[in-house]
Amino acid sequence: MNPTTDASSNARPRRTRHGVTSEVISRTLRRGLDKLAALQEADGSWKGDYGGPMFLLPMYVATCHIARHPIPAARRAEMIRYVRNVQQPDGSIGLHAEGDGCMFTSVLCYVALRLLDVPATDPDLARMRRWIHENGGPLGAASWGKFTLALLSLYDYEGLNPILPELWLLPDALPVHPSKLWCHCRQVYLPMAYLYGMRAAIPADEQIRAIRREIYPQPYESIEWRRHRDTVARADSYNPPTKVLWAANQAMALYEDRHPRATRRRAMEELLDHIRFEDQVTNYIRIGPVNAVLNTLVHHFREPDGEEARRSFVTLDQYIWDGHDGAKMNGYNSTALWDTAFAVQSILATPFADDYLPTLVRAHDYIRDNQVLEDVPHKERYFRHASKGGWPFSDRLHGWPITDCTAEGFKAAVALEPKMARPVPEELLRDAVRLLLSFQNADGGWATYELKRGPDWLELLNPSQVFGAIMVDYSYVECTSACLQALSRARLRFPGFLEAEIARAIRRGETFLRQQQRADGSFEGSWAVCFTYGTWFGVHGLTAAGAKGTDPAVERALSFLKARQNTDGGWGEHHSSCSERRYVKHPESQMVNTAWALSSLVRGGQGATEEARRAAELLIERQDRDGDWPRESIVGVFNKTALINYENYRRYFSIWALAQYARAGRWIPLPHHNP
Ligand code: LAN
Repeated sequence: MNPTTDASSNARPRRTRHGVTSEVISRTLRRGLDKLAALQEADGSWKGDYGGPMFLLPMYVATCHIARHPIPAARRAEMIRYVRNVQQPDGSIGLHAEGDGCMFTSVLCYVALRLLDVPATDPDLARMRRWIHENGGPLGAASWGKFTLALLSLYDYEGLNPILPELWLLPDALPVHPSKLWCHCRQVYLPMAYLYGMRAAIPADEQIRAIRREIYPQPYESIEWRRHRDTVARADSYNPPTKVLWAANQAMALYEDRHPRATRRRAMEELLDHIRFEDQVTNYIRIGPVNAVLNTLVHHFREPDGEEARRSFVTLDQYIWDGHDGAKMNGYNSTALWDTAFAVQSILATPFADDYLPTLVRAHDYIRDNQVLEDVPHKERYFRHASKGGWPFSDRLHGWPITDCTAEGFKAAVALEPKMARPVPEELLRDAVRLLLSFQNADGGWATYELKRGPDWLELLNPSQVFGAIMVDYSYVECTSACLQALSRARLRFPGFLEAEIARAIRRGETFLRQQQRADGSFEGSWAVCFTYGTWFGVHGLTAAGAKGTDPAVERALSFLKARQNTDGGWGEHHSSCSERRYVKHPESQMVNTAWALSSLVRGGQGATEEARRAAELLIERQDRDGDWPRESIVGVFNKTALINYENYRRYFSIWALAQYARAGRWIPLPHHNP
C-alpha cells in the first residue's frame, strides 16, 4: 500500500550542505501546526475567504437593490473597498479578481457601485466607464451579465436569447432535458428560466435611467435589442456561441414568439416546484451562490414580503465574507468540510499529531456531524442522485454530497478513527463507500456531484460565453483520484466488505486515470491551477491503486514536474494554464504549486532527490515567523476561466508536503506511522 519510501538514511538527524536539519523541519512543521490550530473555528472546522469570481458580489447587490433589502452602511463601505481593490489599472474588472478586461463583470461591478451609492463622478467609476465605452459597452456583456441587467431594467428582455421554461416539460429521456445538465448549470438556468418567463424587472426610476445614460455609449432608447442577442465583446468570448447554439436559439425564438399560454403556465408551475424543492433540501442555502440569489429573486418577484423571500435573505448572508481586501460574496456557503478534511490529513501526516489531539477531536466531530445521513425525498422526481453517507463541500445543512468531498471526508474520518472516543459509526463509513461506488461513471472515472448524464456534445449548446465545460458533469482526474484513494483505504479498513466491487472499481478508475495522462506525463487539473494540481492527484491516485515509483506512468509524471522546477527550488504555474490547457509558467514560484509538486515527488518515491530537497528548502524558507505562509496568487479555479481563492491551501498543503518529505527522508524520528 504505502509505496516506495526511498530513504536510505541510517544516521539521523542529518544535515545537508544547505542547512536543512531535522530540527529545522521540525520547527517549521510545529510552527505551521500551531498557526493552523489557532485558525480553527469554534465548531471544529477550518474555512476561509472563498472570493475571486467578480460576478457574485454585484449579483448580490443587485438582488438587495431589487428587493429593497438594506445593506448596513459599514458593509456597503467594505463592498465598495473590495471592488476598488480588484479594479485593474485600465479601469476594468476581470471575470475574477486577478483577471483583466471583462465586459460582463466590469458593467455589473459598475452598476453595483452605483447602487451602493458611489457617485458617477467618482474617479474609479469614471475609469471603469471609460473602459466600458471603449470596449463596446453593455451590449457586449456575456449572457449572464445581460440577464442581470434586464432584472434591473438596464437591458431589455428582447435582447436576450430565450431561456425557455418549457424545456423542463420535455421527456426527461432526451439528451437536452435539463436533468442531463451538470447540476450547477441546471440549478442556475432553472430560476433564470422562471424569471425570464415572467420577464421579471423592477420599474426604471430616476437612478436607473441615470445609470443607463452612464453605461451605454449609445442612447438607450435607440437600441435595437433583438439585433444584440448574440453580440459579445471579444473579452467575454472564451466560449463563443457555436452554429448549433445559434440554430437552437433561432428555433427557441420562433417558439417564444407564439408559445401557448397554457403550456407556459404549466412549465412555470413545474419550475417553481423544482425551485422550492431545492430551497427545502438545502435549507434555503441552495447549491451555489448564483442560484442562491436567483431563487431569492423568484420569491421576491412572486411575493415580495413572503416567507420564502424572507428566509432567502437570512441564508444569503452566509455567502458574504469580510476579507482582508473588503467584503465579497463567497463561491459557496463555506469551504468548511473540504478545508477540515485536508487540515486533518496534513496534521496526521506530521510526527506531532498527538500533540494536537484536542484540535483533531474537534475537527473530527465537525466531520462526523456533517456527514449527510439521508437521501433527499422523492429523489427520482427531482433528478437527484443518492446522498446518504456522503460528505458535502461545506456542511450538512447545505446537503449536496460531492464525490471527492465524500472521499476526503471518509479518508479523514478513517485516519482519525483510532484516536477518537466517538468515531463515525462503522455503518456510516460503509454507507460512504457504497455511495462512492454508486458514483463511478461508465468511463471508469468520477464526476463531481452526480453521474455523467449528458453526452459531450451538449457543450456545443453552452450559452455562457465566459465559462468552459459547464454543461455536463464530466469525469475528472481530481475526483477520480480522491475516490480511488478512499476506496483503497476502505479495502484495508473493511476487509471482505464489497471486496469484488471495490477491486473492480479501483481497476476501472486506475485505467481511467492512465488514459487521462498526457503525452508529456502531466495530468490536467480542473479545480485548481492546474497541471501541478492534476499531477498531484494523478500520482496519488495511481499509487493508491497500487502503482509503484518505478511504474512508467509515475516516472513520467515526476519527470514532467522536475522539468518545470524553478531555480529557486519552487514551482509556479500561472492561471492561464487552465484556460489555455497547457503549462504556463508564473513569474514567481508559488508555495501551493511547490507543495503539490514536492508531495508528488515524495509519493512517487523520489523524496530523497535533490529536486525534493530544494523544494522543501524553499517551503521552509518562505514560512513566516508566525507559522503562516504568505498569500500568493489565487490557485482555485472552475470551468476553465474563473479563479476562486482557497485561503487555507498554502497552510495545510505546505505542512502536508513537508511532513511527507520529512517522513520519506527519515528526518525526524517517527513515533508512529500513518498510511
Ligand atoms: C466548487 C467548489 C468545490 C469543488 C471541489 C470539491 C474542490 C472540486 O474538487 C470539484 C468541484 C467543486 C465541487 C466546485 C465546482 C464549481 C463550483 C461549485 C465551485 C468552484 C464553487 C463555485 C463553483 C460554481 C459553479 C460557481 C457558480 C458558477 C457557475 C458557472 C454555475
